[in-house]
Amino acid sequence: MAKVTAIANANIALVKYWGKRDKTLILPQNGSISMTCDGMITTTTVEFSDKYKEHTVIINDEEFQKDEKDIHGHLDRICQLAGIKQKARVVSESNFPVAAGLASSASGFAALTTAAAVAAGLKLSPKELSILTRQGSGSACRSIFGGFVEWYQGEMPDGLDSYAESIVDKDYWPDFRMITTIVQKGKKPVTSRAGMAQTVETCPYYKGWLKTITDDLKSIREGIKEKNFEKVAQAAEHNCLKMHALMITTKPAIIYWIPATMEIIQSVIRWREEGLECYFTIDAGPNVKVLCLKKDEKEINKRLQNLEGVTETIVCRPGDGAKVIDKHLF
Ligand code: 2P0
Repeated sequence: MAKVTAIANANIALVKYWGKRDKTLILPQNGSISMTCDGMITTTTVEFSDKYKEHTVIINDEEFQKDEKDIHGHLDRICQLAGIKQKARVVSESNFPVAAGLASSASGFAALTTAAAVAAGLKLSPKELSILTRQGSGSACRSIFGGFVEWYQGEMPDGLDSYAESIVDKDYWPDFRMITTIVQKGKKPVTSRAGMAQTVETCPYYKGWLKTITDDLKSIREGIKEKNFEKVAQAAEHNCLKMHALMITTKPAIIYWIPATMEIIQSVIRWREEGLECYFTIDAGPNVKVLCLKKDEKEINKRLQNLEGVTETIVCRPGDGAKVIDKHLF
């Protein structure tokens, strides 16, 4: 069987996914919208062979130890779907810090599923690939597509209506920028999977959050189509703050922010008051992503790099969806 390699970009949500209604199939409590970020890439090579006695997964030169993200289980799911008995060797590399709220699991599972599905001989439509990817990690189903992407909540118990789709492709709004600031590279204190389960169970405001999602999705979907930066960025910032309000009021509290996170938030608000168009969004970690347009990118990036707590910035435009490439990692 052939060796197959795929690349996938990370994605950053503008309307966040935080909570499951089905933990086995990974079905979300709410729909979400993201931008696929060019330049935050995971490359993954997969080979199924009789010579392998079990699945082996190497991520950034280290053998993956089984954790809540069940990569081995995901490979078994793909084998079962393809009707093959071989085991896989998987080698994966990301060009940005993993497990620090930088959506490494999204690009990771998107690249893995794309490569493994082809290597296993499956012929899937993009929608089917998105559904399969979702069962590995929810947010990853959005990284199958490029540009701005919506993941539908769906209603069916089997999850066949919960998949992602492009709203517009990466060339529709090439001036949109997402600047990721890195303030801490270490692993986060609470994983997204454990954190969101705790929130659904214990946060008194969870139902209130869900009631606001339809409006947020509408504003951002429309704002993207209209290329209305303020409409998109304002709604995204507010949605992110609502999600962090849920996290903070979960029992026990999930607080991802560190002082440098606050330094960036307050700087962005101050620069905005001075007339520079910028907004922020934050995921399950301390690193802040700053939303702006091409015309302000250089100035904002310079200012971010001058902040004490910022060690690195990564400037992203809307990027491509997952795809198969010819260059293998082994
Ligand atoms: C998102 N996050 O929409 C949100 C915002 C983090 C904060 O999706 O359990 O790694 O594998 O489905 O997708 C992170 O959660 O969780 C996430 P699983 P996932 O991007």
